[in-house]
Amino acid sequence: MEQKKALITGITGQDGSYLAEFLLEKGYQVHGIKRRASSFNTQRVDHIYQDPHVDNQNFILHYGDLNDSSNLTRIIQEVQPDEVYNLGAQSHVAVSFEAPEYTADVDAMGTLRILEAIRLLGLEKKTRFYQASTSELYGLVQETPQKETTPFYPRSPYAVAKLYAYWITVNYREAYGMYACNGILFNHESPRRGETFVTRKITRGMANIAQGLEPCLYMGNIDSLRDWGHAKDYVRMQWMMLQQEQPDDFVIATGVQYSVREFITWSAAELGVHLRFEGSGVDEQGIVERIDGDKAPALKVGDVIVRIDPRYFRPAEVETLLGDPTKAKTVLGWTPEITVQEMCAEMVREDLKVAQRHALLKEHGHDMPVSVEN
Ligand code: NDP
Ligand code: GDR
Repeated sequence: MEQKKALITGITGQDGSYLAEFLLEKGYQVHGIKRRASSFNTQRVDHIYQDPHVDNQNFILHYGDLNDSSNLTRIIQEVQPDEVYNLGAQSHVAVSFEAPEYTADVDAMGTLRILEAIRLLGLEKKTRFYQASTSELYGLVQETPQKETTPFYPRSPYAVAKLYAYWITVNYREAYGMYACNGILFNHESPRRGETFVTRKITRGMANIAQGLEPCLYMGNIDSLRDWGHAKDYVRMQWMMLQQEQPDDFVIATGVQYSVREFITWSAAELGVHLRFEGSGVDEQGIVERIDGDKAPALKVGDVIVRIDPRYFRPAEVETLLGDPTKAKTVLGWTPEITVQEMCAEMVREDLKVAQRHALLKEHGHDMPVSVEN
């Protein structure tokens, strides 16, 4: 059988890196689009990088950008992919309020550019297309739990752009008979999650605080409720969606919901720290109640390690999301394997290793800045 070729936009991101690993294991030739940057931006895929000077290369990166249709068309023409996974996006909801036009160009128009390239190149019967749709489409929720038939009500420039991308994918399927699918994915995380999304901000921040590298964590709306899964489980589902006889759209979620506050508490517990929250709204503080073990040497009982900073509140918030993955379970036989608590523990452990290395360097006079704007 001929080797299958996949093209992944957003290959340098969290999902792109897990999906590339997954497809390589399945025997695919994996092509990815990376953006030109002034510094290296391939850390998440460096471990699967293959030297272009050797034969039979199965992992190939192309420079490109979702805002450049000629570039996308050229890459698709060159690769002639069997499957395209459109994971590239300006994916941060809060940032989309600051860069709404750019977000629309990349997240909405970028999707159209790829679909049009596939069509204009005459590949609409060969190339299968996966669109990274999102639970943010439900925004101000109209029904709980949210399923494929729940009406959308986007609440950010990001979600509005993704709404266009969702419908243009459906439209190309209906208009041109393309095999095009939307995965409506609820939040999914991992140790590779971007540092400014809430879970990673918490696990990384907590590990740094425990090692004395940061004084406290500044958070936004910690009562926000999310349905969190593990990215590894979710990329498997992206591939499964493109292996069906007929294209369709699927909600991917765990069906369980927790608050940001709970995620903070689990992260602290993984570090042997017990937290109590005091105050309300902008006065809220997380105070250390008890410390067990030795993973948090820099902390003492009574320390304030979480504070609320209104700068992290959003102009319009998505307060609650809870998915119903019944269709994915019954039609595709998909079930998530990793629980959110296991995932949180894994993330804390990984971030703690890095924090411990930084603390050791600091102890020996090599101070390294650890904070990023988040
Ligand atoms: P990340 O933010 O980790 O990765 C986004 C990827 O898109 C990166 O590779 C990034 O490149 C790339 N990218 C950004 N802008 C452009 C551009 N203009 N042209 C080309 N590539 C670009 O996101 P995730 O991996 O978490 O998510 C993958 C997709 O799934 C995104 O579309 C996201 O919106 C969507 N999604 C994510 C969910 C989640 O919970 N993770 C849930 C539902 C949907 P660089 O590395 O250079 O920045
Ligand atoms: P989200 O993820 O907006 O759901 O989008 P994020 O982790 O950014 O926020 C989740 C919830 O936590 C609240 N929150 C904070 N968020 C951040 N980033 N930083 C904070 O300090 C903070 N404090 C509280 C937020 O207000 C929000 O309610 C993610 C992205 O991956 C999207 O690309 C994807 O489409 C959706 O998940 C599904």
